Amino acid sequence: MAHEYGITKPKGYNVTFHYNPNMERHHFGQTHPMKPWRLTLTKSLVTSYGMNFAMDNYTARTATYEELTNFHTNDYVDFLATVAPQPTPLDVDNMHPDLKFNLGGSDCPLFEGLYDYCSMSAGSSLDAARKICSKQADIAIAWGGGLHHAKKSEASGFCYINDIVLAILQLLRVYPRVLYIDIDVHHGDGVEEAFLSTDRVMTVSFHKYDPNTFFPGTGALDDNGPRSEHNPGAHHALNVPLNDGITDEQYKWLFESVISRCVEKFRPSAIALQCGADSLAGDRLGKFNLLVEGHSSCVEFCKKLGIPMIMFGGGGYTPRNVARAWAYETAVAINQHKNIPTQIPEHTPWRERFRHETLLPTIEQILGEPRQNRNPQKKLQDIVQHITEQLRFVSH
Ligand code: ZLV
Ligand code: CA
Ligand code: ZN
Repeated sequence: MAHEYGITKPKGYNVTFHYNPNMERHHFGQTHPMKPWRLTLTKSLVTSYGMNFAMDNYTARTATYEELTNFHTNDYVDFLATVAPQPTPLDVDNMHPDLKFNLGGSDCPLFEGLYDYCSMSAGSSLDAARKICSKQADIAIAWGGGLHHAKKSEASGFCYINDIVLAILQLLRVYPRVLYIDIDVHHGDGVEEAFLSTDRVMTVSFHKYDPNTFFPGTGALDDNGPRSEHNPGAHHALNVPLNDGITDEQYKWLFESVISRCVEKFRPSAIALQCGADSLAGDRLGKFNLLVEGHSSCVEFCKKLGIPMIMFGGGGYTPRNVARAWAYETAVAINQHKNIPTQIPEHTPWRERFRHETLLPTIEQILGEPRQNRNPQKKLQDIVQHITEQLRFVSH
């Protein structure tokens, strides 16, 4: 069946879309920036453009206890499964008495249905990974995943279960080398840490870096993992630290310069791309000047490499911007981004939420005035040079 924009399934190229409508029922708390409802808004745009006709759509299942403990410890997962939710509304007097496993603070609150929420996020990413492993998908999309801060035995930065690590572990059963790329405005510390001692995963995170004021404070240019002779993973953790205000043009140049060099040296057999949308202009937490065009150019570049790929969600705290970016990036995956109208379809649910009624608003429409760009070109050139030097130690 074809949609009004003529979107149909292409032959010989498969995109799978993994979504669980129950994720949006979960709430971190009224004032918490993470709003699972952004996933519904994204799905609504994807569907109103008819993109679902060009993909295999799956209702993601929940991950099992055994799957979660493939990376996380049993005592951590047991605690997540049994801990009682905090009373709502959350306030400082109502904090959970003990911050066991970093749970119950204001970043990682204990809300109703937390374990189900985590299992759904992980389930969608694992389903995506399995479709890539079985070669049933060239690109698999899991916008409910991308929770890159979670550690083996600790919650961190709105993340409880590291669905990306679980998905990469799945890919490693079939693919010899996985390149992990992270364009969330925060450092992908949890994924980096999980694979520091292997040369089968290279991690590359682009992020705002300010060790004193910006979470999580790690990911300096010269943080490339333990550099002992006996560590095969040495030089396989790469970081691109940025300042506020970076533009589309700079980001695209930097992304393509860095990733083309990584691909040349590391020769990945699969790619895991975390598409955190808090790197967009107008985000509640991030302060870059990126438009959907710049953000999605990273997805376009990766797709053109022709390597099997999972696309994960991640951060993104202005829901209308998140939905626009992830819908447009879904269009990139099915190669329809040049064909769809930028005017948001009349029948889109919650259409009034998308100010200016366009999928591709300008920086003026989003911010009025762009943020001051604190990234001189010289700094970006130094980054590319440092990364090129790190990659001298890598060959496959
Ligand atoms: O987008 O939080 O700065 C992937 C992701 O990368 C902190 N957390 C930590 C360190 C001390 N705390 C502050 C505690 C704040 C708790 C509540 C907020 C509430 C309102 C507005 C902003 C925040 C907030 N929290 C902003 N930044 C933080 C970070 C965590 C960022 C996680 C990013 C997650 C999903
Ligand atoms: Ca990042
Ligand atoms: Zn983030």
